[in-house]
Amino acid sequence: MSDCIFCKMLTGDIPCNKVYEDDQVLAFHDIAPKAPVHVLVIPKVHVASLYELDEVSTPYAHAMISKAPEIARELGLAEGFRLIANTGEACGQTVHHMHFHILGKFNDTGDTG
Ligand code: DGP
Repeated sequence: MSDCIFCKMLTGDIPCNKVYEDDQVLAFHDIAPKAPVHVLVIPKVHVASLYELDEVSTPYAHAMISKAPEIARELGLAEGFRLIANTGEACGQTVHHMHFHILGKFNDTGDTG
């Protein structure tokens, strides 16, 4: 999608701090981290949110979930992590290319929220 910032990261038109990539997903550090570790996992197909999943994009969503623990371990989050998908503007979604937030190391800040 031409005006989607995450699609532009997939094409390399916008740089990102990549932590993982395969044929279905890309993971990179969030530009405005909400935890000591905050990474976004996105599918290599444009789909606006979990509500818009279809037969093409659903396998990518499955890949995002199944890869998340591997990515989290690589990030040093063996003790645990949060996986969050804000879905819809009413619940905080600001980028309309489906993504999961991987968040961890809350103990480093004392934040449990
Ligand atoms: P959400 O609010 O759930 O749609 O999350 C969107 C996230 O995307 C938010 O935490 C900030 C992040 N983000 C927005 N623009 C950029 C960018 O240009 N680069 C990176 N790395 N992250 C971005």
